[in-house]
Amino acid sequence: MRERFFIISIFSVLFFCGCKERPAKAAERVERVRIEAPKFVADSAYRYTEEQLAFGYRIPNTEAHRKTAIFLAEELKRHGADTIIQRGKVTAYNGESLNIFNVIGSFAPEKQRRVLLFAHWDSRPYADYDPDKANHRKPIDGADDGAASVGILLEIARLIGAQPSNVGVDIILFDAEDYGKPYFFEGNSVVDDDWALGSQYWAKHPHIPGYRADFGILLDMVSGAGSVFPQEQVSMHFAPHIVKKVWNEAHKLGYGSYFPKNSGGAVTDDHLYINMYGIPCVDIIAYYPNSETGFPPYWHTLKDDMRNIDKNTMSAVGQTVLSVIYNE
Ligand code: AHN
Ligand code: ZN
Repeated sequence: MRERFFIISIFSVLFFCGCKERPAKAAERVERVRIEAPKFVADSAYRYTEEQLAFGYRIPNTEAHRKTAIFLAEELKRHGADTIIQRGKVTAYNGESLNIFNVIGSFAPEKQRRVLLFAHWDSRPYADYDPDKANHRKPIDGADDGAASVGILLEIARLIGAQPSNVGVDIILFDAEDYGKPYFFEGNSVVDDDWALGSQYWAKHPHIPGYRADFGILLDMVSGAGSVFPQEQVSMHFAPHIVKKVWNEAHKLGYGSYFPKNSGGAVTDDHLYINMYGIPCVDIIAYYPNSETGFPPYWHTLKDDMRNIDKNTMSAVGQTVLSVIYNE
C-alpha cells in the first residue's frame, strides 16, 4: 500500500511538470504523502487511566464526576484541541434526571476530512454482575470499562497535538453510557433506551449543527489482559468498510492476534447512536465467547480495576487507531 502511494505521488509530480501545472498544485499533492504515525506510549495512557480513577467514581450528579469532566477537558485543551464541555440533562431508567457532560476536543477544525474517535468516560454505579450479591449496589472503578479507553484517547490527543495528521480529528468523551437499568431493578425502565444516554443526547443535539465526519471509531473495554477484539456485529452492519480498514491495519502492524477477523457479539453501545445519526463507525470492544455475558469476566463487577489493565493490549489498540488516522 505504501509503495503504491509513493509510485502514484512520483507519477503525479512528473505529470504536473510535463503539463506545466502550477507548482502550488503539485505541492498540494506532495503534501498528502502519508505521514508516519507517531509511536503510542502505553505508559502515558496507563497513567491517564490511574488519574481518572483517582477522582473517585465518575457517576453523574456527583462531585467526582464534575471534577473528572473538567480534568478531561483541560487535558484535551492542553494538547491543542479546541475543547468544549457539552452540558445536558437526560432521564435515567429510574426517572432520575442526570446532569451530563460530553467532553469534546477538535484538532484542525477547519479541515473537511475528519475522523471521530470516541469512548465513554462515566463509570457504572452498580457492580450488578459481581459474583457476590452483597456488592450489586456498589459502584465500580470502571478501569477497563471507561477509564482506559479514555486514557488511550488522551494519549492519542497528545500525539496528534505534537504532530498533526492529514485529517482533522474530533475526540468525544461521552457521558452516561453505563447508567443502564441494573439487573436487580424491579420494573420497567421509564425510557426506551437506557444505555448510552450521552451519545443519544449528542445525536439529538450535535455540538455543531449538521456535524459530519468521514467515519468514527469507538473504544470500549480495550485494555484488559487477555482481551481480543473480533468484529462486532453492529459495526459490521453499518460500517463494514471501516471494520475492514481498521482490522487490516491491525494485521499490517502485527496485532492480528488482538484483532481476529471473525465475528464477535452485537452490542448496544455509543456507536449504535452515532451510526444512526449517519456517521459510519465501528466499536472495538472485548469479546469473551466463553463468558456468560460475552464481556470480560470482571465486567460490571468490583474486579474491573487497574489490576486487569495491560499495557500491551493498550498499545495494540492505540497504535492501530493512530495508524488508521495517519494513513488517511
Ligand atoms: C448492554 O449491556 C446493553 N450494553 C453494554 C454496553 C456497555 C456497558 N459497554 C460498557 N458497559
Ligand atoms: Zn459498562
